[in-house]
Amino acid sequence: MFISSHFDSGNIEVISAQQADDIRLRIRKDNQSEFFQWFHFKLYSEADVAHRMVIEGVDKAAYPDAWEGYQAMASYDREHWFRVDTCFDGKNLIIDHVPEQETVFYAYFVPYSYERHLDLLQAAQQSSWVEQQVLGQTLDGRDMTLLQVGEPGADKKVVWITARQHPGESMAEWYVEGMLKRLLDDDDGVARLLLDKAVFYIVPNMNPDGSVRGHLRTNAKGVNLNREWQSPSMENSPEVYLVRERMLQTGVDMHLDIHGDEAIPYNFVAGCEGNPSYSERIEGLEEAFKQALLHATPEFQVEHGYPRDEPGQANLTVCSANVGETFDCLAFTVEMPFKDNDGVANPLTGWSDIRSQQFGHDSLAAVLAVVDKLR
Ligand code: GEM
Ligand code: ZN
Repeated sequence: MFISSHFDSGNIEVISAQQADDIRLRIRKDNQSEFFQWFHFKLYSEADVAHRMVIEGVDKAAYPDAWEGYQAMASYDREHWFRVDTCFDGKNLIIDHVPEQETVFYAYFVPYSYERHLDLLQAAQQSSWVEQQVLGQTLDGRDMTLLQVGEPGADKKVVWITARQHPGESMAEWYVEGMLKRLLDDDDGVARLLLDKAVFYIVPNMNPDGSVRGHLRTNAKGVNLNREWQSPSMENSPEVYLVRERMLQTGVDMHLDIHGDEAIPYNFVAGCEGNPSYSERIEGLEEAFKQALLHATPEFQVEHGYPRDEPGQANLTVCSANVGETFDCLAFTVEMPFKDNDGVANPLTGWSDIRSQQFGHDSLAAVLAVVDKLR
């Protein structure tokens, strides 16, 4: 029996793996950072034998209160993922599983590999609506790639979608995959209308280095990109610097920044109510978008989420607050759960890659509901 994690987004350290019912593990911190929570590893062992994997010290993870009610994800074929019995004893995360096959992958959420990211870009490029734009390189030398979807024009609104600033929040890139699939579907009326009215700038992965490194929250040098938007730099946060420079070139009429939330078992959005320039116009647009998204899918709700920011108290280093303020536009942080969406629970899968894709698909209906009112 042994455990490995030296692969794309792999993250685990083996303390001991001598007995199937007492495997001891710990999660590696993000490089040059104290953050950890994402895990992803492969178990090689006997099928039909009870295994207990104890991930030690998770009470010191980035979000310790997120382990309550969390169920780890597993897969035999790396395509179909399911939840396995998991409990948190206040210090350790205990995964109990009787594998049906001799090797199994386990992860904090369904991984979205860099290879799949590259496939997404090339698949999108097969559409005549799409132009790939490489904005520059990350600290590990990977491309920062933007997909321009639709034709820019004086009469077109400008809609930006950024995803996975926090690399462990892989549901964000699944969301973009579902959104793109619909946006490029010539038989979809919502998509056709949207591309008549707007041009989309989509960054499917804002943090490719952190994704491959198996990080939870930071880039290659331990920087949390979602605190870099007030003063990004090529030295510390080239990912943000390059995207924000491109935003300044295109302008922004609407922006969604896609994330995952470790603790709250719901889909929700966080707006710009704390921005200094927050206005009745933006408030009205936020309300219209939320009502349209409530109508588009029962997977969205507005009762649960982050506490509203007090007037003028927004943290303008945060992406959606900074973009909303800089461009006086509708801007949301969109959050999906690592656990389940308790409003529409599915105990077998919890929240999943498929539901993230569907949520991205459905979100376009809400974009259409507000696109004519953005300016
Ligand atoms: C959050 S977004 C920051 C909190 N935003 C508001 N409006 N309260 C972060 O970066 O901490 C997003 C995330 O981590 O998923
Ligand atoms: Zn996040």
